[in-house]
Amino acid sequence: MKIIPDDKTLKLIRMLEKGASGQRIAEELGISRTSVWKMIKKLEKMGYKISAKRKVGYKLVEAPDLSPYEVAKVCRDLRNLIREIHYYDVTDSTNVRAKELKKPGVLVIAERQTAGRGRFGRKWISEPGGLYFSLTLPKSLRIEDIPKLTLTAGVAVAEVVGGRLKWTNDVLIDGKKVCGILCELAGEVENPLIIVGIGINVNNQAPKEFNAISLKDVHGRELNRSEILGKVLRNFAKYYEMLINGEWGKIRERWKELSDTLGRQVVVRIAGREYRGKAVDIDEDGALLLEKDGKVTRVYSGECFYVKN
Ligand code: BT5
Repeated sequence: MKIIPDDKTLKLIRMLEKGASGQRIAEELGISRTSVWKMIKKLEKMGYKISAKRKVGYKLVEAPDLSPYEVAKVCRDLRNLIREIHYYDVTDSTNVRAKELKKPGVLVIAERQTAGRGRFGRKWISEPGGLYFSLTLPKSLRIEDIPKLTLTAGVAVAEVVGGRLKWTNDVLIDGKKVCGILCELAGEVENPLIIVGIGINVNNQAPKEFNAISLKDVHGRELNRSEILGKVLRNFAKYYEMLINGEWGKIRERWKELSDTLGRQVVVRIAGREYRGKAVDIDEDGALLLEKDGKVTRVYSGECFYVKN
């Protein structure tokens, strides 16, 4: 697996986990002892705590909850899904970066985004402490399957964070948004590159101006983001495989079990139009079925609002 920036450091971290002398590290990595020292200083700047003792050598005491190397560790067994990792301390939007890369099987992740994107040109507030990442999918799906993919990603995240799903793409905890998902297309129409962008409020302060929540509010403590990322990616890999293998029906059932929307009176707004009714089901295309006066309407996308009874 290719890690950008570099993967020599990953090797170093593995040695530090067990403990090793500067001399041994230098030999193993084929670099000078001064270079080893410099690499260790760089890791310390990233939040790694490393002890240095005479005779014993260097040993890793504590790792930060997120770094390119911690991400690489949790992606180790996901080679079918991810072949390359691009890590940024800060970028405009991981979805934009992923689009530019123009290749499948890439994970782009950032500690912070300056122009995180939502749907319909909206913003995703991306302060440090959250999880912001985009995946380019290794196998292409048909364009018609994109709505299903959004719902599939929602199921994968909701199971991991213990949330419920608001059609189409919100993961809620206690009725507040903890995660947003933005699937986008790039490349040619016949062979599109699909990008799945996921933002999760983890240790960041949930933006006060929205009905939002962070996992740290839910758990009353900060959580390890790499661990959450690993769980989400592994769960997504499972459901994505199911989607590719034509098992959308099973995913759809799971979505319904986790749904926060079904059974509610809703308004869906899309392109200046408005659809009202009771949300009764999602169909085989991932569209929401609204029932009003015995008539059922299918809504394929849009923003869903709950109507208070
Ligand atoms: C979404 O759009 O919910 C999709 C968000 C996807 C973000 C990820 S982060 C990694 C990747 N890179 C990107 O640039 N984007 C993806 P939408 O359904 O349009 O919801 C946007 C709305 O959610 C905003 O208008 C706010 O009301 C609300 N919002 C913005 N930031 C939020 C946050 N941090 N937590 C909760 N709600 C937020």
